[in-house]
Amino acid sequence: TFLVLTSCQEAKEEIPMPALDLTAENLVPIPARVVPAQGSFRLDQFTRVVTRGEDKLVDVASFLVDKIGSKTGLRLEVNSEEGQDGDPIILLSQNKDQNWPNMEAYSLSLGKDSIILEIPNSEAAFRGVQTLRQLIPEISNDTLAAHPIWPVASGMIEDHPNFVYRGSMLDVARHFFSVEDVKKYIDLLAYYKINVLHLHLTDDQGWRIEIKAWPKLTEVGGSTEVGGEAGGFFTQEDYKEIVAYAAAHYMTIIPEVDMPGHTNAASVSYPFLDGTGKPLKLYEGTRVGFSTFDTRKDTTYAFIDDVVREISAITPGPYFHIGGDESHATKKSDYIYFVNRVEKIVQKYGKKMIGWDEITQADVDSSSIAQFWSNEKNATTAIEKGMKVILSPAKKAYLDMQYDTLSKHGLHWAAYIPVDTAYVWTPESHVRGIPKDQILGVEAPLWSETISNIEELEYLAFPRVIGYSELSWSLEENRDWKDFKVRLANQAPYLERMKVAYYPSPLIDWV
Ligand code: TNX
Repeated sequence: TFLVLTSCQEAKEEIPMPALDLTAENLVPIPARVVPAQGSFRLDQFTRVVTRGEDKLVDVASFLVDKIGSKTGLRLEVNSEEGQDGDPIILLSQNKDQNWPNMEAYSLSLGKDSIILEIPNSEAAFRGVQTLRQLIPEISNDTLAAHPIWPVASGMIEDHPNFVYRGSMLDVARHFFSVEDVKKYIDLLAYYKINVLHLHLTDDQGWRIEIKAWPKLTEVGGSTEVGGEAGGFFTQEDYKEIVAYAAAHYMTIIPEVDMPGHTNAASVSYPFLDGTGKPLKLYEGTRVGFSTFDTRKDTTYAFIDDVVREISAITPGPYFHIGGDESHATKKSDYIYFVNRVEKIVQKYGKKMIGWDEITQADVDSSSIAQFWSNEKNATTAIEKGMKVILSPAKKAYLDMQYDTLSKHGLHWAAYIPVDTAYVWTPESHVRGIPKDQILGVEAPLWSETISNIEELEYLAFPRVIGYSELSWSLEENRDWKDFKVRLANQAPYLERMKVAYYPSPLIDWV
């Protein structure tokens, strides 16, 4: 790598570059370590983007070039044969031997003539590329040379994530969202280094994923949604397209099939599943806790076996989420029996089970994961069982809570969550008795009772989800509301360029 650099030391034209302060850049999430240096890099039409290492780095470099293109209009090439000594160079260089703190760790050496992103693998490269994207100014400086230049501040960034699991959940069951909507959400989340998208695929109001063995699930169960609109569902091809798109953004998709409660849409489609004995009809309201599977019938488990098998076969990620929340129509003993049996099915298909915190009442295995949302006792039971926990406390991390009493969308049963409340809490110590090493990470769920299109989704998710990205990526000692607030305000140009209908919270001095 140094050979390449020495041949690039001499600048082709002497362009006086501005002095920029790397520590004044508005990076979100804030990196572990930022050390400023004199000078700046000239990103321009002559810049070469080069990879050294595994083939997948080329795709990450192409992603970078593509994003540089949409931000600046520059059309750069990856690993081009052309170019001259002295051209600015961006090098993605794999170094497996360094003692990396984590497999998503990266270092960025931002020099005058070169930017070197050093990484253990392509996943880490993808994270580092997000940082680099944020360092490129929105507008060029056209006075430095005869051609436009985007100056990038010099210095050194060393970074790695605080938690390996940094997620958001989207409820496509209460209201359905299209593949295009999900892809846009993935684009936005990936920019902030979020690496998990949990899809809540089924609920009382709708079943949104094609199951070939049970076609009525989507034909009948997918035919409506909250408010009585037409609903919809993902074919398995659609789902694979989402999974592939997420994978290209180094993001894991977690499918959730919520059971034994929240199952009205399934039971209307196949009434043998129902355990309530009440008349069944499609449901377009927003109540919870009235439905349950019949947990004592073998046919129920044969059905679940098919569902878990088909979805697992098209889900490369390691997890399968079984829901398990608010099963108020299920007897406790039946609930425990159910979770115990379904856990075995999930494991049979090679997945780790995740469930909402109620699942810890069953005899769950230490390899299963509890998603804490409201009951601290359930969360501490998880720890006693040796399980890991995902933190989604409703009072702090629910994206469907209103910002305040005037918010156009959202609920407030857990809390009003203004942008500061969403950020000012400490995942590491939020639930007493949960040691940090048992916390897999943070996830911000977006339930969709009150939102039915991408603009409304964006209104609730942005800007709060940007704060959750920092709570899960950045080290505790680097997080600070006053400092975050300024960096958040500076996300406006990006959000506007991406046409994100974010809520312009009055707590933020938007730029
Ligand atoms: C509770 S959180 C639910 C969901 C609702 C949400 C609305 C959880 C595991 N269950 O069924 O959509 O509240 O905020």
